[in-house]
Amino acid sequence: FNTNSMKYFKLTFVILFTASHLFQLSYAQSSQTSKRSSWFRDARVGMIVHWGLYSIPAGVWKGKQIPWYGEWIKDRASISDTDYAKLASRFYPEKFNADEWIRTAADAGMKYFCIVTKHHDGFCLWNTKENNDWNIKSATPFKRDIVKELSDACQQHGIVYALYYSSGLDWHYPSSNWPSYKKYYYNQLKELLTNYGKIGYLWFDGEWTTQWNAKEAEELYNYVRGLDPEIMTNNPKKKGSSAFGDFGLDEENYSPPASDFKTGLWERDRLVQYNTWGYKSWEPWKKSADLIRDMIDAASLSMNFCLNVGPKADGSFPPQALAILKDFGRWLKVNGEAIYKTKGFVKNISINFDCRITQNTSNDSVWYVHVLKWPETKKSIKITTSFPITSVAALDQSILMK
Ligand code: FHN
Repeated sequence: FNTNSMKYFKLTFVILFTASHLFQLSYAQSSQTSKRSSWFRDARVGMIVHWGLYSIPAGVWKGKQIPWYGEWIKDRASISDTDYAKLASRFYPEKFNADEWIRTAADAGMKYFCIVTKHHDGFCLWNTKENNDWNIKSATPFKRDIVKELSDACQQHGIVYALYYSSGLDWHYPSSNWPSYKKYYYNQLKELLTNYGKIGYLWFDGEWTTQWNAKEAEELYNYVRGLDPEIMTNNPKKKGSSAFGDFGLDEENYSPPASDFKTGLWERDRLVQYNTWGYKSWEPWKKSADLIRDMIDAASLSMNFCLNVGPKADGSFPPQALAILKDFGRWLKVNGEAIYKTKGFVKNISINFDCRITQNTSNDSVWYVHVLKWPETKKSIKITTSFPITSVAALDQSILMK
């Protein structure tokens, strides 16, 4: 991608008395300032992986391309339980290497890594004691505990480990008997929070189902905080809101109104392929530059950016995903200072073309101007501020500054 279209300035200015009110704009809520969430606010960039039995058909069933999310193929192609269960005996990802996955994420500039431990198909990527027919150890020839191997690799590479768990929707476990399912999923969460090292956050899903309600969500939140008082979770009542739990999700295809981002903590989640989280063999891929612009926009709104990748059934990352991750790594290596440990919603500065602004969290006098599209006709950009700028520098030293 063309790095020239995204140039950078670092502005340093003297704080005037007029500046003091600026810094009270964000972080009104206590969850936004707590020590518990500091890793999340500093990290700004993470990655989530959707990978499981659905990665085998990869969006094709009985020769037909099945529309919508690849991880929904059981539902979308009306696959019977018996046929879907047969996928487990074929799940042998000989190329899976946890260390390689996490090294790739770290090289891409990701500060945290989230694995889908159990999606809506109910299949568990860890050796759960709560079922003996529907987990990696009992039902596949592979037998290795993926959740454990990734936990070790994250520790090794200094990456915060996070877990996705479909709490509200499980096609395998008979959720018609909710009290029994509840016992099952509570026990599973206990396993995940006690046997896999430090977990940064839990991402709950499936809250739109009829069995789910506010009481269930509150109980769940208290339960997991009881197991680990330091853990963060997304909002288990409603994903696209930050009104409860620790953060809301600006999930691709389900974006809340932009005005909502002004309060609470947020994570923006974007897909490397269109319309799928799990790998699909035929779905087109996005452009790195567009995803990087999305990340910049998120940072300018004080939001984290989490990139979703769907590995292939053999355990390898598709080459197109690797290329995107490489571009993120290359870009963040030069410009990461303007993303990590920054905050957004910067005011009192106006610029005469398309850009986003972030501010250094530990030094309010440093602001970053992200030029999303360099003006082709204009040779210079005009920045107007209500305070004097003492110095201007480009993070990318290859850009000539006059
Ligand atoms: O149905 C899921 C989807 O497959 C994916 O896991 C995303 C991630 O948040 N959540 C649901 C859709 O909101």
